[in-house]
Amino acid sequence: AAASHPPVIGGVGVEMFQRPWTSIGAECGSTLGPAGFSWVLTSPPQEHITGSQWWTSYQPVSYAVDSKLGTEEQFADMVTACKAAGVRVVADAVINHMTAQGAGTGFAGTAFTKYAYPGLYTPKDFHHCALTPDGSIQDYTSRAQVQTCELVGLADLDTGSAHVRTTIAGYLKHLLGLGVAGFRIDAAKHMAAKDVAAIVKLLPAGTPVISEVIRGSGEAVQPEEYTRIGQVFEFQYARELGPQLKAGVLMDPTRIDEVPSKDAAVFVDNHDTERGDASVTYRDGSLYLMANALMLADDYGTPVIYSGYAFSDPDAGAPQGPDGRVIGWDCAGTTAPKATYADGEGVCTEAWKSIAGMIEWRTAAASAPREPGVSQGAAYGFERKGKAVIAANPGSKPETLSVPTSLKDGAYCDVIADGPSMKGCAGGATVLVSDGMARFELDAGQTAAIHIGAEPHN
Ligand code: LM2
Ligand code: CA
Repeated sequence: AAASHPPVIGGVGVEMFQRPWTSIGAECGSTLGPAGFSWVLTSPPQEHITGSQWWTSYQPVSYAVDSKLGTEEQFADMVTACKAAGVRVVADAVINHMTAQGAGTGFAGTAFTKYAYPGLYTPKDFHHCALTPDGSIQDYTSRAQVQTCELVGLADLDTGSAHVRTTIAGYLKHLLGLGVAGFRIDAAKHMAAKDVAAIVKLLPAGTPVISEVIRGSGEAVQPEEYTRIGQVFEFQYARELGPQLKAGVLMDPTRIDEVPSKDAAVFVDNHDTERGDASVTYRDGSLYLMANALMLADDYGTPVIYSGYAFSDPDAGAPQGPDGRVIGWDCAGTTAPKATYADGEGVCTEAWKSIAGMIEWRTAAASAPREPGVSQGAAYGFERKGKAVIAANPGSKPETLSVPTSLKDGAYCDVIADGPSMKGCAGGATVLVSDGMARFELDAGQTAAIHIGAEPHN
């Protein structure tokens, strides 16, 4: 018998990076639910080392749900508020490792030393690889190094051991008990796929997970090994799309070096790539909006929008109060990208009306196939057959583009300019369809999109 596909979370997600539980709970009702997001990915909720940098979240000290992002009670309240708004919560599960820091007291007061975490792990629960001089990963062509040595010096859990597996699963089950729907598996590449599978098997059947396995050509461990467990984040997607936008030359996707659509979670950027090799980020304004709109228009993978904060220091954490808790921010009312952001200011991608408009567009497109694209100068567009059309101009001068479509004649609302259109074009931006062509007039950097549910106005 054919193996059934592992559970998929589906819909459109949003990573709300370093947002306190109270902020996310509020926005589920004000912003995420109304915009049509299906789920929100939180930053790691467990106790972590102290410090102002954001990445302290990725050095677990214990599995107490008490962190700079909030208490367990606040976490549970967030899940309740999000559920009421139709939004599921996915938690970032940091389970490959504990701290790199040698000793200290964690955010919630747990005293630890590296390899000894009270009530959880003792030195025998770690790999202590002897493959490199300092025990850290050096060679990504070595599977043994990648999976049993230390990632940037982080104490590497022996995920082959029964005690470690049940301890991790206990933590994840605790989060499920608080109402989370599924998990991002942080640093999945650094755990053998069979270890991740064994841990997920200890969870209730049907729990969706998305493994973070950064694709690297020539590396020993590849994302395809993890698709029997759940979806994987497909890093190749943004690597193909972003440079095309920057070059002003959009083309139909090749899907080379990408997992099958049903196995993929895709993104324009995330908290690591916006500090690393992402071609397009919040700093690119209209091109960033364009990249996200094209991703939402695509027929590949589960799209994940990213919402972080502006920074010039890549280590800088989100603004914290004197108690070390992140203060948080509320994006309700922020309707478009800004030209510039102050350090620490929320980017608020999830609140842009263009994003809500494109989620509506995506729902209208449903399973309609993506037709081959057409170009005029730098402008490029395509139809999701009979349902929806998008056009984008990443170039530096205006373009006129006609995209073949089977939508009936009329003037359609542009959901990029005006947001969700089911109730009419608020701003009056329309695109004309006649004689089987949608005719777009696009300024430099402009994206426009129409769909069958946007009532023709003529
Ligand atoms: C991930 N996915 O696999 C996260 O998405 C990524 O953000 C995490 O790294 C990483 N894996 C480990 O969970 C971040 C951050 C690193 C940071 C680590 C640990 O990108 O820069 O490393 O969290 O906090 C930091 C320092 C680094 C130092 C390390 C150990 O930046 O310079 O390395 O701590 O002290 C010696
Ligand atoms: Ca490992």
